[in-house]
Amino acid sequence: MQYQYIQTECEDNVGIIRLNRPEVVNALNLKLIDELTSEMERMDGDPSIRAILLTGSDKAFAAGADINEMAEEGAISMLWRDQFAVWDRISRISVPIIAAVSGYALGGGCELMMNCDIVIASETARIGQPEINLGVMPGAGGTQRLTKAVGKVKAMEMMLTGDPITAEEALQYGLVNKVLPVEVYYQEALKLAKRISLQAPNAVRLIKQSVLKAQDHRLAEGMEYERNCFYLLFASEDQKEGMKAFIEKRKPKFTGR
Ligand code: DAK
Repeated sequence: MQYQYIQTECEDNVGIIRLNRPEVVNALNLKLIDELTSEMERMDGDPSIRAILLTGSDKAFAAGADINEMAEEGAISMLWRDQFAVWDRISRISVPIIAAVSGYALGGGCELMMNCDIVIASETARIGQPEINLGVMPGAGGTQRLTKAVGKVKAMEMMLTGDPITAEEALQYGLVNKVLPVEVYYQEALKLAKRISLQAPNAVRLIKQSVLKAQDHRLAEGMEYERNCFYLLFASEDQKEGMKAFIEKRKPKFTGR
């Protein structure tokens, strides 16, 4: 598939998507978001793809939604443009999404990053929600996801000042998993995605879904969901293979069945 604003490739069982609008530090216009979402859904439906790696350039993951596209909009046109629906589609992707983030991850870029499941950042990453500087506020989950990730007082500081935090601070607040030199962050993220892609695919998807439930549901509901997913995995061949391999002291070979 030929896209204008993203580049895609596949390495082993990992689908790789690179945001590619360098002239505007990967600002997310509607076409880019549509391409990104469509490609993620395509990859999610391809059984040979078992993890998605999402990245930008070393200079920028994404500098937020495209300000030129929004500047003249009114409330009603923004409502009917219904960007929310597109963003919601990203949160329904069932394979894990690993983000390799360098440079700016601002506004919608930060929200996109927080929609990913694991984040490997470069030391140059600058992460924030600067919408306040434009006279608006986060609109794709920033006030909710950032607050859950970093806690109320840090989220307030970030969103009310608009100041980004460094990669090291993001690590300290649990917003990213790891911080690495810019020369190696992408390769490390790819290595991690490949490692996850070798795990039993049904277990991977159900773990992702169950962890996401923990963010939105009360403990008892989440526990019940987890238990049902656990039982369901005993219908898979991979469960038999995984446990048999352990007993036979060999590496398992997972097939996704
Ligand atoms: N949109 C459009 N163009 C952008 C842009 C953006 N977000 N960010 C940068 N650019 C453009 C610049 O205008 C400049 O264009 P030219 O002047 O060359 O034509 C070019 O990219 C390079 O930018 P700079 O010259 O500024 O480069 P620097 O390295 O000096 O600075 C920067 C990089 C990222 C720090 C700076 O460009 C910057 O502060 N950019 C704006 C960041 C920002 O405010 N982001 C938040 C945008 S609002 C929603 C979902 C999501 C959202 C809203 C609703 N719904 C579901 C309803 C999200 C909103 C946002 O993200």
